[in-house]
Amino acid sequence: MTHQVGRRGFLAGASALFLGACSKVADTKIGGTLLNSADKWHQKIHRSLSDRMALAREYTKAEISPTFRGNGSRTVGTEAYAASLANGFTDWRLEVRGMVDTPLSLSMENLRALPQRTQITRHDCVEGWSAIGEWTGPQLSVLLEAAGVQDGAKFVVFRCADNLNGQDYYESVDMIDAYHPQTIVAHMLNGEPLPEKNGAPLRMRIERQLGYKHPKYLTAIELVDTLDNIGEGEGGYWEDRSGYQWYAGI
Ligand SMILES: Nc1nc2c(c(=O)[nH]1)N[C@H]1C(S)=C(S)[C@@H](COP(=O)(O)O)O[C@H]1N2
Ligand SMILES: [Mo]
Repeated sequence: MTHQVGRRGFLAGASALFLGACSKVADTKIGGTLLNSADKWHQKIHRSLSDRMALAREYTKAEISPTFRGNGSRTVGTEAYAASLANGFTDWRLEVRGMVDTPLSLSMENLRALPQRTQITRHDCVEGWSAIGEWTGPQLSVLLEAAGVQDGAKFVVFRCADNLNGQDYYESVDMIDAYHPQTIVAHMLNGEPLPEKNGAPLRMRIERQLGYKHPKYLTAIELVDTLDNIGEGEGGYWEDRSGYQWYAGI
């Protein structure tokens, strides 16, 4: 069952989370998950947990690119999306589901009422362009803690509203990127609501990863223990069809 979250209830939950957020990372269930998956990861690729958790470089307002291009899908292109755009996305919902104790269905108002993080970062697309932009939104970790991630969840899958060449765009990350402090559900770019071409009303920012790992037109966040049954099983739209690396760390 999915709970519709009233503004007040969600806020109370979120502030409780923030008060409790000071415990040492290794003492928490999340810390344990991080360390376990990092161990496995380390054996394979030799990058340390501290490196994975390091922050991406942040820039100054003066360095923001004059334009931030739209790449890949530049709209969802359906009648339903056009209607949502016209009503200011008052009917848009972001679901948090899968291996969680309390599935959530969040409105834009719910998301804007949470503590926000703003960061100015550089987006790097494998097609050979970069742009610096200022992104604002709640940290993904806040949503995950509100939903209560179950033991055994290993990946977060991001579902998108757009269909590209007959396939729904999707992406996924491991728990280290999911709980990274710069991993946010962005609803603003450069102080304005997200433009349509950049993924309105919601897109992920996963700042330690290349551009295709930042899903736009976000509709759902799904906790899973394997990626095998999602899409073609490679963890993302481009990973499934072009052999792009699932781990696209920068
Ligand atoms: N839903 C969705 N997300 C997406 C894409 C897409 O086509 N659909 N393209 C990806 C790629 S390859 C890049 S570089 C960035 C582009 O983000 P931008 O349009 O804000 O520049 O979005 C990524 N996320
Ligand atoms: Mo890209």
